[in-house]
Amino acid sequence: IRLASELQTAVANQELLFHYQPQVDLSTGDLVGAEALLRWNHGAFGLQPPNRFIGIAEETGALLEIGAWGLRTLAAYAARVNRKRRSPVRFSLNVSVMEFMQRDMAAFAHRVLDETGCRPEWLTLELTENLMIPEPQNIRRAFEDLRRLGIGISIDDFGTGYSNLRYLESFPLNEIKVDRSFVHDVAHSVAKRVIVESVVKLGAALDIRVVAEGIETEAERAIMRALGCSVGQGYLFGAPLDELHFGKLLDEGL
Ligand code: G
Ligand code: G
Ligand code: NA
Ligand code: MN
Repeated sequence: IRLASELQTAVANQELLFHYQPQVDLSTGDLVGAEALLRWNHGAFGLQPPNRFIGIAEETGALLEIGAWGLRTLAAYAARVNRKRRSPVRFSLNVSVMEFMQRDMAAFAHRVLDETGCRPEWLTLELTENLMIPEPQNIRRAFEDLRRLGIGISIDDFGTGYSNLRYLESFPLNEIKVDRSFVHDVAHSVAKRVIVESVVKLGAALDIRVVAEGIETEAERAIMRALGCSVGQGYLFGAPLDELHFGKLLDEGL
């Protein structure tokens, strides 16, 4: 109850922030992107991870304001970072399906790009696959509008969800993130290798980038690369970093 009411004022009180986890080109080792991960710096309880409050935010409706804050903040940051870089970094934002139901995401994103000077190709929206999409028609239309705008769409935790092959068929996607349960111990599991390989093939055939989540070891990196994943994310390359430390990484490289 207390968190729920305090969440209503978290945006206004500037208590929300992002940490950034690096994403690496598995062929070159270059930093190519980062996933923005939300944190709530609660006055009394300290830094809170999203699983503590996203559910509450969805139930109370606070998520709509939080989501708007998130897109504005990330677009402004991407514009600031990429203005002075030769090769741009692509930033991913987690978006909950509820936000797609409650706002015209493409129209809002268009406005945010205008306000911030962020280019559309610098942003990707990640949706977790692990949920039933309540109104697929509306979501598909929003995805199509976003694609026309040039913003990327990514399906997160791919392979764990309800109807993943259907997503590939019916939504315009730019990216699949192979769930880290398939990456973990891939060196010791033939089944995992075969599954990852077939996801990579699907991606190649449909022109969808395949990102490996949760890479923790050199062996996992080597295998995911050999299996054809183009991009990787995980503790091997870096944990989610606050803006100061991520900024150092941008300046100094991995
Ligand atoms: O950083 P952490 O592992 O605690 O993140 C867990 C999950 O929280 C992420 O995988 C993602 O699904 C969700 N999440 C993180 N940041 C955001 C955000 O900005 N908005 C929404 N809706 N969910 C987020
Ligand atoms: O739900 P989503 O996949 O967006 O979650 C991202 C979360 O996964 C982050 O909160 C981050 O802390 C966690 N994570 C990132 N890299 C690794 C990793 O290499 N191993 C494990 N176990 N978790 C990771
Ligand atoms: Na995510
Ligand atoms: Mn994920």
